[in-house]
Amino acid sequence: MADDTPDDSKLTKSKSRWAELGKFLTGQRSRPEDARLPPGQHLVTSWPVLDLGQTPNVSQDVWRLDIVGLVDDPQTWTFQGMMDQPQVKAVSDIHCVTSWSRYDNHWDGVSTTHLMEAVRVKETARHVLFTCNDGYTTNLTIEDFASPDALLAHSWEDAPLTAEHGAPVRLVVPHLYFWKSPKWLRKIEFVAKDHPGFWELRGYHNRGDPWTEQRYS
Ligand SMILES: Nc1nc2c(c(=O)[nH]1)N[C@H]1C(S)=C(S)[C@@H](COP(=O)(O)O)O[C@H]1N2
Ligand SMILES: [Mo]
Repeated sequence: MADDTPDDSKLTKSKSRWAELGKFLTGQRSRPEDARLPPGQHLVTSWPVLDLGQTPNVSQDVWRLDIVGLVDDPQTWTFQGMMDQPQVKAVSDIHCVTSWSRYDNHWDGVSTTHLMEAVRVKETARHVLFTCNDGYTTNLTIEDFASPDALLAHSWEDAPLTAEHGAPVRLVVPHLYFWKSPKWLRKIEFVAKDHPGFWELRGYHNRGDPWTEQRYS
């Protein structure tokens, strides 16, 4: 594990243990035609906070996003620079591996496909790695990152994201478990070779599809 990963909190230790035990697995394999709730999930109406136990305070003024790696035009976005990009609205459901789901979240932000066009991602790029202000990391394939409903979100329900939910900017990749949606986003790196992140190194599945219960590896 990287030296700069944060110490594991009590919740992180529990979640690592659940990964070993296979907690919340139902063993269901396919998505029933009309199902909106993935197997083993239950609905919540509030929005739980899950992270490594520390909330980095990143104001809009100091926030920077480095977009680097296999791109023709590496860029560093300020918050204003991100707001100057074309804006999209999206509505999606959240599915957390700890078994809660929340329907109909309204997001505002910049689509991942626009970001990829803006920096001109090279053909050799296959994976995307994320680094956050709290030291958290995660990884996606380029196809999952480029999903049409994925975005860099700065607002939820028409208000700026709160600090605990990842302000000023987080990723939202709604078709995967929510650990694949990094908060307090600091760096996006396009690479040829995959590199597991914080939870992927602690027993979570490398992809995290809720519909086939890709909870753990
Ligand atoms: N930077 C960062 N992003 C993160 C995490 C984290 O600890 N740090 N936790 C992940 C996990 S495990 C989940 S379930 C969601 C929780 O997001 P929420 O607190 O907004 O519900 O954020 C994900 N993104
Ligand atoms: Mo999570």
